[in-house]
Amino acid sequence: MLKGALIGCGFFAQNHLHAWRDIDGAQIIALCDRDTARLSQTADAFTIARTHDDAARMLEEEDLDFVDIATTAATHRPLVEMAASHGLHIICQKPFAETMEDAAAMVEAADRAGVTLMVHENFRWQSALRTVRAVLDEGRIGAPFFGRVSFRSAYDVYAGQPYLATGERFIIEDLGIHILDIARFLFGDVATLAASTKRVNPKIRAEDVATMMLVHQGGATSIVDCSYATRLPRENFPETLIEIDGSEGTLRLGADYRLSVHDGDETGETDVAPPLLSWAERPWHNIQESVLAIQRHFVDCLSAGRQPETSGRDNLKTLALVHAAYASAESGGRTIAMSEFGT
Ligand code: NAD
Ligand code: 89V
Repeated sequence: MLKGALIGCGFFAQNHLHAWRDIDGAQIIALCDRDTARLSQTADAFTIARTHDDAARMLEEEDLDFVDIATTAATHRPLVEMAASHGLHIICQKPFAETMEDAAAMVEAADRAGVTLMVHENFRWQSALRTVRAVLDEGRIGAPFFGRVSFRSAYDVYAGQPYLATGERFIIEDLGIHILDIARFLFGDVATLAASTKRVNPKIRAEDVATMMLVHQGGATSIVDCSYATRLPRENFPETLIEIDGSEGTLRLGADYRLSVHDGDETGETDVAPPLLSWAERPWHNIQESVLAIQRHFVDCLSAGRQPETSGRDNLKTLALVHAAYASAESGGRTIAMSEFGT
């Protein structure tokens, strides 16, 4: 049994902890948060006796195999470096880092220590998106030449995560990072990117709308569009909608998890709604299901001695897309070659 500690007992960590209870082969034996009220509430809710308000002390005192870091980005580098120096395997929440330099330093620290570092980039683990990827892998629509990966909502994310309203950057860094990662997952790595952003909601500080065009190294073009200012007649939060045109057919993942695949002759419609886990709550259940899947993947990778799909090194490419998108938007939509970011 792998023994883990969770650092950061805030809004999203509760999902990590529920998921850990469903995973054989790993157990969270200690919790850390510098906010002692959150720490004790979480310890009571999940019956975890060993608690710490200081991560450095926890790592000295506990006998651990891994840490699960669920704090916000500014604290990731010191926590990852500290865990690596103790020889512990690491899960680190997204956004991996605020800067590419910090992200690269974390990857190096993990490599030096010989430990596994996985970024908790969970959206690509949503079962509907795994089904989309399987359809592509089966070749049912041929070679994709166009894609759209779209997340548009007016859900009040600020209620649960107030920092989203006050940060200097918002939608690309917080949500776009997932949607850009899905575009990489479906269409491969990216050669160039151009972006535009907008702030529609006057009550928040940064951009809440972003539209990005990606040219993938394999030749497909994709549009990645994100909005938290889109008032639809029926709220889709937190569904990612997909359109793919391939040489032999088309695929559409529409609202309410309806998947339609047209292979040139026949059209198949499937319901790819995620299961509602016992601890999940609508509408978050597809994200919650993906949390379980990615944490299970981490444990599987440790036991098989392989790198996770969203290793720290892999995630440098997703994070570079985020930085390229801001650079493009700030320059009025300049097309950025991803080689400028070394990816
Ligand atoms: P939060 O502010 O609610 O929780 C963070 C917690 O970390 C707080 O309780 C804080 O006291 C604690 N903390 C911060 N620095 C610490 C340190 N050095 N030592 C110990 N404790 C420390 O934030 P949140 O909304 O839970 O977000 C956490 C991370 O999860 C963010 O990076 C966010 O982007 C990410 N997130 C991911 C998803 C997803 O689907 N992958 C969804 C929501 C949030
Ligand atoms: O998944 C996330 O990273 C969340 C949200 C869905 C609100 O964007 O912050």
